[in-house]
Amino acid sequence: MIIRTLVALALAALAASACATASAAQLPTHIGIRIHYSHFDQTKVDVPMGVPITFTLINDDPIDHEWLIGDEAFHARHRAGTEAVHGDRPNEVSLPPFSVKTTTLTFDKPGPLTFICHFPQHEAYGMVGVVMVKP
Ligand SMILES: [Cu+2]
Repeated sequence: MIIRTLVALALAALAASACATASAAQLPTHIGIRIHYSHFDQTKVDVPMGVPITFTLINDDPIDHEWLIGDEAFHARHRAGTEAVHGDRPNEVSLPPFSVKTTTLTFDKPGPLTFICHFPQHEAYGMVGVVMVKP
């Protein structure tokens, strides 16, 4: 019984260390983010640096939303921006009611980037999330 307990503890320790040393290569490269009642269902996502990451964005709401990802300077521009519709750039996705869109981005710098819906009051309501790019 004691031996069995020790084996279980050893396996648990092994599993814990495997998690702690998980490399960026083990992080997902396909991320699904669903919007429902004007909230993103994921607000903290870890992705690896330097490889293409595909985001599937699902708008379950009967109203328009958008998914804009970038640094603080990028979001400062968009808060003051007048572009009603996005779509030419992979980091700026317009999401009509009940739509699904896919975009692929490769992040070349480690650190956090924020994704926000910049429709009036949506950011204040909580449509904000973070993608953490891991080296
Ligand atoms: Cu929105």
